[in-house]
Amino acid sequence: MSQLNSLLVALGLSLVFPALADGMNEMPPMQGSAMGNGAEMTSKMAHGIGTVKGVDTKKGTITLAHQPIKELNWPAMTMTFKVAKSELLNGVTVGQHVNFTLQGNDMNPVVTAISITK
Ligand SMILES: [Cu+2]
Repeated sequence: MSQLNSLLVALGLSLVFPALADGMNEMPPMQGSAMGNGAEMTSKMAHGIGTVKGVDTKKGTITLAHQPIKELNWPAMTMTFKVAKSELLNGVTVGQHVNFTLQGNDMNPVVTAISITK
């Protein structure tokens, strides 16, 4: 009987924890519908890794020296992006290493998520 109980507990945990992990991603609601759909032309999503070179909270921009982004066929470069919301820049400072998410058209994407890795 105790084996069955611990099995039920394990099942319960595996159901609860993915939900918690999802909540921590803070994905904007629009991204769910745009994912995995080749027909989506105007709202492409891409992921990058880079170093913060500048932050402008007044303009709502971040300058990133990013690694190549294969989803966009971009080489490594340093460039300035608009952020979707200025709150994304909270706690972000020059020199930090970040993972970031881009959304929008190829030429003018907006940063929709930033996570500091170092
Ligand atoms: Cu770039």
